[in-house]
Amino acid sequence: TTSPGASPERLPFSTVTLEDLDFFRRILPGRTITDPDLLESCNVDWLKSVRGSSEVLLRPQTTQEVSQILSYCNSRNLAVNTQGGNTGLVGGSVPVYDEIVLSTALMNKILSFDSISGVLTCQAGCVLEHLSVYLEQRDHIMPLDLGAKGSCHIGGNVATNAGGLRLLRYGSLHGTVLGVETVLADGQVLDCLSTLRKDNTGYDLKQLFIGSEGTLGVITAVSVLCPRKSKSVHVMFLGCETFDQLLKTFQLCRGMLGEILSAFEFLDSECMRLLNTHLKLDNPISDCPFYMVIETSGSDARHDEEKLHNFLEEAMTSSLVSDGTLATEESKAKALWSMRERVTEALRHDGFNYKYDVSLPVETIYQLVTDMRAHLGGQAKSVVGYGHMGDGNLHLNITSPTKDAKLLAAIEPFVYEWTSARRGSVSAEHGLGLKKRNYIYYSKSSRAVAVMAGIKAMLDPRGILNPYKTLPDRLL
Ligand code: FAD
Ligand code: 2HG
Ligand code: ZN
Repeated sequence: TTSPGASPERLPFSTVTLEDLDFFRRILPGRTITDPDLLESCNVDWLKSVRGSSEVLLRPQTTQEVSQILSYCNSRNLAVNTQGGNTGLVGGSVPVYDEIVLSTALMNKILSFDSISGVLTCQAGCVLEHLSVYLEQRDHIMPLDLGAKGSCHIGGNVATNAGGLRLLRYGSLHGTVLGVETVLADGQVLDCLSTLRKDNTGYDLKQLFIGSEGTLGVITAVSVLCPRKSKSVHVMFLGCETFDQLLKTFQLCRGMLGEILSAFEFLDSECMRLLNTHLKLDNPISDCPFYMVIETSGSDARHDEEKLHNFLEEAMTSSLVSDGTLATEESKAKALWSMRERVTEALRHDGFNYKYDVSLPVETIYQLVTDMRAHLGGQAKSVVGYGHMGDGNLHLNITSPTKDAKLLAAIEPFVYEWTSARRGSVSAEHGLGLKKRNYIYYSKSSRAVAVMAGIKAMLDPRGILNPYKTLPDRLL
């Protein structure tokens, strides 16, 4: 038997011929890339842990071009790997073998913005941060934000159903994405690019593509409901002694900050050590076992400040919080946010990364870190816990100086069994991609997986779209 993390066998797709290249060059002149130096970066993922060997990178600009590409690839039985900003963390964004890479990088046009409804419609390759800047100039914000904002594409965000730092306030993309335009495997354009808040005419097909990781279609455009920019934003960086205090502070926040609470994130002291060591970021407060980044967003600074003042007084007098700092000025707020946003980057400097992204009942999330440390007993270089506390989403990360099979065997399946025993999800927000495809059964029944496989077979009968990803190698 092969291990669940092992590479799958190459499926019998065609290989790209000179005639194929001629066709691509005709429809995408100057945008059919075969130069190995240029292909290098799209064959390797952000973590540098997965490497494909694609020899062709296609850079379409329009939905019509994507349609032509897929129609051709489907008829020729050529496999295709859609790629956005290549910031995915589960090996889904790069080819496994010689799949053609279809990049959305040149599909970066904003199509419309309606300032009355707040609906933004844009092509899939728009970089999240560019959209944020565009909207801020129009008094709005994107309903999602993540550490990878400078590189990730909105199409990639939708394809992974990315969560991020604002989900607590604005909910998931299943709620904020109002429309999706997709090109199906055979090249047909499925136009579900609605901008309506409400539309119950039949099945909500766009939902299928949100979180489908490029396995059901290529997302070419999306419309997103964007909130108004808050007039008053405050960021606090607080420290506490125990996870129980962290939980209590979260409850206090929910009670006392209520509708203005817009983020509640946490990191442990091991994350802080990595930020200090690898990124030279200094702790803005005194050393504590746990830290939290709490953001409030409201429309009236005086009202928010009064609430914050009362909250801080209560948190300090009841000894929940041992130290803290508050930022209203944008540059200081950004600096405090980077203590949370840049943990992933700090980890990448620490060695080989083993990443786990689980959701659990919030009161149990840190127990996994503690149990893992005890279970590994010093075999790992670092074992750190951080994440989206408000969403019950823990990022457990473990590092070793180099890839270590013995350590991996100690971590898995322990981590998955631990999570499954508590009915948690083994992938809260990063998806399954290549790396986690075979762990799906820890969180989904065999019946549910069989239905997924049926949907895949209906929409992509030849299986050309992002093969080896998301669905397991074998159905149970
Ligand atoms: P890629 O990495 O290029 O692709 C990801 C997947 O989507 C692949 O399976 C790909 O085939 C598919 N895909 C991409 N574009 C399309 C398209 N147009 N149509 C169909 N399929 C497509 N994730 C979170 O959920 N929350 C976070 O807070 C978060 N923070 C991060 C911080 C850092 C520093 C990094 C490196 C990553 C983080 N991620 C986070 C992970 C990641 O999922 C997101 O960065 C992002 O959503 C991926 O977008 P992308 O454009 O880079 O997609
Ligand atoms: C975050 O919340 C991201 O920072 C990345 O989802 C988490 O690297 C990770 O484990
Ligand atoms: Zn996250």
